[in-house]
Amino acid sequence: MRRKLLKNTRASPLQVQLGPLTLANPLMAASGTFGYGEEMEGFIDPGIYGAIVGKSISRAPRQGNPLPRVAEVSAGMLNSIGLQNPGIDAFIGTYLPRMRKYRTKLVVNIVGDTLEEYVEMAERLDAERGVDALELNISCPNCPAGGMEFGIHPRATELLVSRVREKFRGPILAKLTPNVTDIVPIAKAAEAGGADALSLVNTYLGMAVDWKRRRPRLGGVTGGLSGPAIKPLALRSVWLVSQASRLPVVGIGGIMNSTDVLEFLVAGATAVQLGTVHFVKPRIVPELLEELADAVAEEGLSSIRDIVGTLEVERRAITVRCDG
Ligand code: RRO
Repeated sequence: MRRKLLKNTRASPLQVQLGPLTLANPLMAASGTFGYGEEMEGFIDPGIYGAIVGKSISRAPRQGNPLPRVAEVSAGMLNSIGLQNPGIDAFIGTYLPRMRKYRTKLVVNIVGDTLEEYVEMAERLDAERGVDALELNISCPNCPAGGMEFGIHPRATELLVSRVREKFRGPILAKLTPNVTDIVPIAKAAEAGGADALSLVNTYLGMAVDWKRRRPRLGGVTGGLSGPAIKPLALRSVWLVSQASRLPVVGIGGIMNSTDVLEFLVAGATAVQLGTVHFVKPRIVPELLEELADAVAEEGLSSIRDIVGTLEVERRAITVRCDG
């Protein structure tokens, strides 16, 4: 009984607010690393996450890129999945009804070849029960058209977000690419377009070669780098953007343990997404929740929200601009 009471009183200190979206805890499953939940059910109850983000959905089904689609590299992995997904009709008809049973928030990640495709999918998803938020993938590193093409231009980002905003009434997260010289103007453009939160960051463009065979290690030749290798890079983006934008930021990039989560929160993230770690430790979330609750208690705080954006920086020490 006492244990149960303790657990219950621990649930609410982890609650966070992503704009209009309330999450029971700050741990989200990142798009592309959790399927649509079903493959993970054998490992973990998807309901334990604050939210789950499904694999990107496009208007038409996609077969994805030639094999191999993943390559392990130092401190991370490269992927070139190429947006394999069943398409919006099958998602709405088959996958979404199954996902509705999960006792968590469902975020649907969409990607289009054109602005019109994003708008059309947003309108259709607006009519569906159980879609708690949209995540606009304007950062796909492996799509021949659309995706990252939008997210590298501030004006295209603002236009796309604003057009989707007209059709989707729920919260909109814009998932940004780090493959730009300066992510801050893109973040501000997404904010100006009406996004409610920013997911930072998608994968970094990279490549691996098998020198003996003189061949690339990915069928798609180049791919997106994720895992611990990118954590310091992602952390910097989260910090820069959280200084420059009023929107809540979702930190993504190489999170492997609760210390990593707390580092992202201190740097300015309100929530985080777990991605590559799922391939190593698919059952990691319960231990992370326990450790996060312990950290809040040990810091003498009543909520994990009190940790967000608490990084102390000597302004004099800043050697790069951080105000966008
Ligand atoms: O499917 C992919 O290859 C892919 C996508 Br849509 C994405 O957004 N990020 C990524 O690393 N891979």
